[in-house]
This record gives sequence, C-alpha cells and structure tokens, in this order.
Amino acid sequence: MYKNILPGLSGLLLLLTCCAATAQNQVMKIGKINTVNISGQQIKINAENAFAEITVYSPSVIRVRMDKQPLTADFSYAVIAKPVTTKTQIAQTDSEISITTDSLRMRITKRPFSISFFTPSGEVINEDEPGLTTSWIGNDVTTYKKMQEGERFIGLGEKTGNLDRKGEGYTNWNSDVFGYATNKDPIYATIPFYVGIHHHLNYGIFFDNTFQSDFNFGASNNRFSSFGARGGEMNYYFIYHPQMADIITSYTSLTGRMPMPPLWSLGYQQNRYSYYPDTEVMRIAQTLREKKIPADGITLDIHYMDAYKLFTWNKDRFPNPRQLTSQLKDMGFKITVIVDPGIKVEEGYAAYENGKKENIFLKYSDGENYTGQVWPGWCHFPDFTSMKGRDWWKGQIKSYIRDGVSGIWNDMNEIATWGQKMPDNVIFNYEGHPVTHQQGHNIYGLQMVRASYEGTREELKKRPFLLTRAAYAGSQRYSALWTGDNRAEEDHMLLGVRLLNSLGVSGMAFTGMDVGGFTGNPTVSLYARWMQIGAFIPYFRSHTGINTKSAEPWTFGEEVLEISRNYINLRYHLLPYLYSTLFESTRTGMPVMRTLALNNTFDAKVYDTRFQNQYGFGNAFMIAPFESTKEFGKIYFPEGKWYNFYTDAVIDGQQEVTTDLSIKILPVYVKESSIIPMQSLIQSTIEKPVDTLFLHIYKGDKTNTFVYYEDDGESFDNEKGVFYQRAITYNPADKKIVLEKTAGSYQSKFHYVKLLLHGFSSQKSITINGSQLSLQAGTHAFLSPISRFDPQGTFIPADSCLIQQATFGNSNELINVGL
Ligand code: NBV
Repeated sequence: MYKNILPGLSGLLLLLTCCAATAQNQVMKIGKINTVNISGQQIKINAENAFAEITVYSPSVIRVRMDKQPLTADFSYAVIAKPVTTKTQIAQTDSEISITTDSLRMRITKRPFSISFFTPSGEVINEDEPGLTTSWIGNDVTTYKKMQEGERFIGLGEKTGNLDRKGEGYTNWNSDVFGYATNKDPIYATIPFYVGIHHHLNYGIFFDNTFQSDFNFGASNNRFSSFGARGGEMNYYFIYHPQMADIITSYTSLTGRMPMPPLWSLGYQQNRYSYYPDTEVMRIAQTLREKKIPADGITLDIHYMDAYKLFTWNKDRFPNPRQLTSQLKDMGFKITVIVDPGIKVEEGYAAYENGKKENIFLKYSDGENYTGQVWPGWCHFPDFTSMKGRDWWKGQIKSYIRDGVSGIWNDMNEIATWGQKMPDNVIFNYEGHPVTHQQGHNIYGLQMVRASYEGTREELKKRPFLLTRAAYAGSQRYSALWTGDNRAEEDHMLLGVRLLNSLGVSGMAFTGMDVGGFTGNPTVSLYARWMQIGAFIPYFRSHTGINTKSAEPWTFGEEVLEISRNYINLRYHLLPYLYSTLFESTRTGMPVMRTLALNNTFDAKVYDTRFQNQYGFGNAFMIAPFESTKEFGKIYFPEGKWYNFYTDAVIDGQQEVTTDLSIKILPVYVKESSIIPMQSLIQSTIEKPVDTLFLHIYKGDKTNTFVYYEDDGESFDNEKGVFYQRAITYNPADKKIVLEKTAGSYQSKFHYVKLLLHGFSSQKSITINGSQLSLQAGTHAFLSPISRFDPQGTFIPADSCLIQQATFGNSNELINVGL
C-alpha cells in the first residue's frame, strides 16, 4: 500500500518545490551590484536587476532611488529642496561602498545590494533586511528593513491607531470616509513619512511615491518593517539626527513649511453643514457677540451655492454676498467658503462651459472628459496636475475673493465621487508627463490646494486661509488640514488628538478636527470637553453634519456655555503665544501640537496607551485630554518639573499621578522654565488688546528662550522684514530674565510688559535686563520698574509695569483667566 503512496508524495514534493521556485522568481530582488559610478556626492549603481542612485542631500539626509529601468528625469510634487554641498567621503572595496558625512555613515554591500546606516560612532540606525532588501513583484516595489530590537514607529501623517505604530500595517490611498471608525485605514491624507525609534536612536524615512503605498511596521511578521508602492520608483530620503525635532526640521526642509497664517484664522471659527440663508449666518454672528463668545470666522458649507454649482451663490439664500461679507467683516468675522473639485456638467453653466472650452478637465485615455457623480450630479474635474488646469482654477476662485470671502475650504479632493472608484484609465497631465489615476490620485488634493492658495493669494493680496481634507506630503506649504467626518463620540475625540499629533510629527503644523464631532450628536459633557481641547488645537473650529442638532456653544445649556466661553477666552488670551509658536513652525517645521514622544523620545511611558493622548501645545503646555465621562484619571509627567496651570501646584516629573477630573477643567500643565506671553481679552482679532503684554514665567532649573513674534497678522510685509521679533530668555542659574534686542521693523501693538512670575516665592531677587529687583517673599503683588516692550529693542524702565506672583485661580471653580 505504502509503495503506491510514496511515488505520489515525492511527486507532490517535486511539484511544491517547482511552485516555490516559480513563486520566488516572481519576487525579483535587486540582486548584486555590477558597476559603481561615483561623482561628487552621488553614486550611480547598476545592479543585477535594477538601477540605483544614492545622493547626499545634507550631512543628515541621504536619498535612495531604485528602479527596474534606468532612472528617468527627477520629479516630485513634494520635495522642494535640492542637495546642499556637503563634505562627503565615498570609498569602495570589492565588497562594499561606504559614504561618510559629518553626521551619518552609510554602507552598501555589493553582494547582495544591501544598505545600512550608522551613527558616526558606528551604531546601527537602520539596515536593510539582508535576505529581502528591495524587490519587485510585477510593478510593486518594496524595501524591507530589519526590525531592530524594541523598535517603535510614529508618524505617517493622518493615520488612526496608537501613537506607537509597531505591529500595524497601513495603506496610503486618499479616501472619503464619512463617519470613519477609529481603526479605519486609509483615511483622507497621504504623508509617507515616519520616524523609527530604538536603542536611544531615532531616524526618519520619507518615501516619496504617489502611487498607493503600503507600510508594514511588523504587522503579521517579526522580521522586518517595510514600505512599498504599487508602481513607480523606490525613492526614499533617510534622515538621521540625535533629536527628533531636528529630524522634523530636516523633513520640512525637504517638503517645505507653512507660511505665516492670517491671525484671524487662529481665532474661534463657528460652522455647521450648513448655515443658510444669510439671515441665519447673521443670527449666528450676532449671538456669538451678544453672548460674549470671542470668534473670528464663520464657514459656509455647500448650501451657499446654487444647486451645488461651484463659483455660484444661491440667489434666494444669499442675494447679496458682498453686503453680507462686508457686514460680517465690520463685526470682526471672516467668511470661509467650501469648494469641491466637481464642476457640474450643465449647458449654460459658466464654469462648465469655460472649463470645456479651455480643455482643463481630467480625461479618459481616449481623450473624452471623465465624468463622475458627486453633489451637483454628473461632474467633470479640473486637472490640477497641469499648469493650465491650475491657472483656470485660480481665475475662477478669485470671484469668491471679490465677493469678500477670506478663506477657501477644499473638500472632497481625494477625489471623492459616489461609488468611490474613479477608473484607473483616467489620465492626469502630471506637468506634461501624463500618468494614470494610479499615480495621480494621491497628489490631487495637494495640487488643488496649491491652485486655491495661489489664486486667493493673488486676488486678496493678503494672507488667505486655506483648509484641505486630502493631502500629500508638502501640503503644509499651502493649507491647514482638518480630519474630515469624525463622530461625536468620546473615543473619536481622543483619536482626533492622536491624528493631529501624528500629523504634527509629519510636517503638518496647522491642523484641526471638527470640534463637537461631525456625525451624530455629542453629549453635553462631550461637547464641553471637546471645546476645551479645541482651545489647544491650532485650527479651532466647531462643525457638525446636516442631520444633527444645533451645536453652537449656547445650545447645550448654561454650564456648557460658560465652560466654552472660558476656554475660548483663554484661547484669545493665548494668541501671542500661539502666533509665536506658529512662527516657529514656519521656521523649523515644529508642530503646535506635540506628541510627548517629540521631546521624550526614549521614555517608554509616553507610548503607553494610557498616556499616548497627552500632548504639548507649543513648548510650554502639556494637555492631558480625557473622556468627558471620567471622574479621575492617571497622568504621566515626563522628566522635569510641572506646574498645574490653574493652581501653580508643582509636580515632579517621571511619575504617574492620579487626578480628579471635572468637566469644568481640562487638565493643563506648564513645564518649568516656560515663558508664556498673553494678552487681554478681545472678542475678535480686529480688536486691539490693551497695550500691555502679560509675560508669564515659571520658575525652573533650566535656561529657556522663547522667541516672541508679532506682525500685522494679514499682509505679506512680514516677508520684507516688517515684523517684531524678540527673544526672551530666562536663566535660572544667574537669576535673570533678558528681553533681547528686537529684530524687524514692525511696531509692536504692546507698549508695556507685565511680568507674572510663577513659583518664585522663595527667591529673593531677579535681574531683568541688568536691573536687579527684589522679590519680597510672601507678597503677592508689588510694583517695580521693568522693561517697556519697546519696538526699537532698547530697554526702557517704566514705572507702570508690574511684577506679581500669579496664579490663574482655584481648580475647584470654573477657571477665570482674566488678567
Ligand atoms: O460639504 C458637506 C460636508 C462637509 O460638511 C464635511 O465637513 C466634509 O468632510 N462634506 C464632507 C460633504 C459630504 C458630507 C457627507
């Protein structure tokens, strides 16, 4: 009997071996290196099955390109930097090539072609998985990196899940995901940049490829992390710095940084889907003013249009848009309108007729315009990947500006169409090098906001405000981003915080989420907590969907109104701090919302799922967001000393502390040595605060510098040096505070500085710009001559300034942040 089976078994084995061999052949590895050509900072390599190019971009950034065919002309929508001349040593032996800069070493073995990166002192930062390296399956290309012991991964932009992405896999394909689940992937934006962390080292990888891409951080495997795409080149930038902040700075020097936003866009924005007619918009504006809820913006959703046709107004609902925007402007409100990319196919509709004539719509491969269905019905879609398409859009969008609109909200730009399946044979111009939808899809949103930004900027001649839902790496150069159709649920609020923190480490500093939740109705307490968190989010907008209850701050009862007002007030007090922090973002790419991993990268506790939602708001604040239903919660305090923002109670770092929670108070802490400029309360940014800047300084052990920044908040004069910049340093060892000389030619709106010292009761004296002042123990307020905030940068003693020991009130009460 066995005799009969055995030949069968061996036959089967033979068959399996053959199949395995065939399957292996389907995975085409890069193979060994055949020839190496070194020229300056660049190496060109011919390998067994592919071509490669390694370029040193800076001492800390090395780019790797690989393709099955010879590498063609270089093009990227994301990267705006060119390599900088860098001291580089390149050497090779029979078996390897080595590249050395002042900050980084790279080794490439020749058989097989495998890449490793090392610190200057020889520690492995990142290395190819030696058996897998880079390979192709058909057109799919993937690079496999050896999983390092204890390796963590953060970033990748707008991705759901935990802060530490270890064990997860993600796809980048911009998608319209109405009411997405908290573990949904992909959602709206593609930012293929992440940070890997292990053994007290961290590095960044930016994989610049607009095809659908996939990242695996050890999902269903214990061997590698990987990144790959459904087509195009393997094309990544490896970034190494000891500090994560510097990695973000290098990443944003490649992909760009946000411009200074208009000041009004940092004020509170009120929105719903949709406020109409015009009288309803006025009612909202008046109510905000009557109820003394500071606000700067109202946003108009799709019902302002005539039958959802772009660049039109519904004449019944908005008979005189210019009059409306001008009345609102006088009241201190700016209008932002929503735009979708779909242009309704309708004879006689100007935008359609004109777009057809100008031939700017996306087309099928046979040249016929692509038609997809969305709000207005059947639509064509401008091709934003061609200059002609963008110029056409710029011309159209200017009509809004002429109607007095100040901001453009770019929605549905994934591209979203009903059915969510744009055919792959739709062709995108891609700056004269046509590609299919597979390559054009993820870039569409970025190119749309680019056109919207350029068009509005040209017409407005002031800073426009832009908001986008879809994005690709580099969108920060044009637009803020919000996280789309979230749900009015507790875990969604916390997910939103993680999404924004992740976007922050991925180069997007100016972000927001629908405060209150888009789908569904928030509970009273959830709305209150969300508004509190909103005060500590760069773009602070309350928004809700079409079939939900009203969700303005006054619709949840007196207590919620008071809580909302308190925190919106606080937001307005903090505008000088926030504006200066955004200035930092324009300079270094540092986000406003900072996951604790940014400054405490190697502290395992910050990745603990119990603490992963805690974040920094700028450099001074730590926010601990909890579900509104919790009565107590555990907070982790990282290294250093922390002050309770409301009581000034001091908490030592590196410990977990259980705290009572109340819906009236959002747990907020201030890091020791922090410097926080604040202003008096205003109802909108068109109002001038009193001419004293309130400078809060928290005693600590570390020297700290805060760069105060101010300009007119709206023009581009800041680009010509018309700004007021002043570094403020607190040096505890020398017991001194220095307000450095100013830079820029702008006249500050503040003439005086009032210094508010926190935690200084045991200190006898302090020196301010060279003058020693005594701090009388136990006294709460005393007058003393200190610095005038002088536009010329000189120190002028002025009697009207005040130093006082300050707290913000009692944590058992509603906070009152009046100064
Ligand atoms: O324009 C309506 C909505 C808008 O309110 C929302 O913020 C966007 O994310 N828009 C999506 C269209 C579809 C909503 C179901």
